[in-house]
Amino acid sequence: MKEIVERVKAKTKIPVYERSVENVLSAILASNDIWRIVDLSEEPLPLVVSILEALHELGYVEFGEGVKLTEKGESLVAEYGIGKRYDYTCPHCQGKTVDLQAFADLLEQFREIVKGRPEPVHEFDQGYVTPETTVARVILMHTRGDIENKEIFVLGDDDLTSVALMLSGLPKRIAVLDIDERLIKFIEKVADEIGYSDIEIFTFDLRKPLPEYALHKFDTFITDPPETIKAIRAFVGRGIATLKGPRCAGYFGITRRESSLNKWREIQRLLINEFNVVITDIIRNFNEYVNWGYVQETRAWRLIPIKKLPEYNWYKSYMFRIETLDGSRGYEEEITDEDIYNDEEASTT
Ligand code: N4P
Repeated sequence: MKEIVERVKAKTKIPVYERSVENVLSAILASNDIWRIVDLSEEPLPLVVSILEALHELGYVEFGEGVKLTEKGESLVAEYGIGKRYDYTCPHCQGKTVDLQAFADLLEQFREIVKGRPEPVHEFDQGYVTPETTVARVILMHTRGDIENKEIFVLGDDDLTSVALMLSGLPKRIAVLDIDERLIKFIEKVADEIGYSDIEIFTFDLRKPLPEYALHKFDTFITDPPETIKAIRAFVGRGIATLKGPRCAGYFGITRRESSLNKWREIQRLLINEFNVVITDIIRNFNEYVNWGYVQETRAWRLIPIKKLPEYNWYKSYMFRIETLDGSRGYEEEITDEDIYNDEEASTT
């Protein structure tokens, strides 16, 4: 194990532990599909690749159609007592903790409406969640008392959460921004068609500070940031800045695919120390993303040793819910960095 860890350390700056290697081996025992191994191991994709390369160099795995343990690899897992990774996610709620059945009609309408939605573009790191996920978000937020007669801000909306919110008829008012003109036009068209008027929609780049009319006026926000610290500051920090004061709520997704637990700790520090908010919920793999069309242009594609397109939705994120308390504050400064999308652990841009 020590030898493997040392070899991985020479390949990547992402923190690696014996546990990381154990997670990858355990995932290989469950599947030989490269995307499933990333999914099950819950280690960042570039780290999984470095671990696989080290295992390959030392003769523990073979690369063919998929990833396979060699005889030497079989003895290694036996020696360390590593078993295959199981997935006992609740089949009724798919781990979402809410009952989609309760909003089956809304899901039906949503599916119909989003048929003509804009496809994800690489430039903005887009990649939308399944319709089930978007509707489950509304159910979750409603369950927490964060929608009914509330003023809601959506920061970036390729997931079309604002559309599901409109269909629910629950909010008092919705505001939505996105950097992508196509999404703004699409949401405007939907609002028009269903005759919903309590919505403001505008194009905006979150590197810039929010305009005065967006600050301190909302009860709830939802966003899904790229996973660099800078982007989380821009998306979640500005989300918090839209809130009226204490005991307002915010929702956002954080993944294991592009963030190590060391980065998770930084993110939690940002939330607790800089923004002074409290984390009330973290729901594992709540958000499920539909594979985006530009995968062959991404760093993930360049890195993976077996060039095979994903055959199922391997990319998931955990749903965070935060609440503001006395002394909570958002982020209102400008961000001058051009690239807020990439860091060592990112790979899907
Ligand atoms: C990234 C998804 N590059 C996949 C494609 N990200 C944002 C998409 C917004 N729906 C990040 C997801 C986790 N925060």
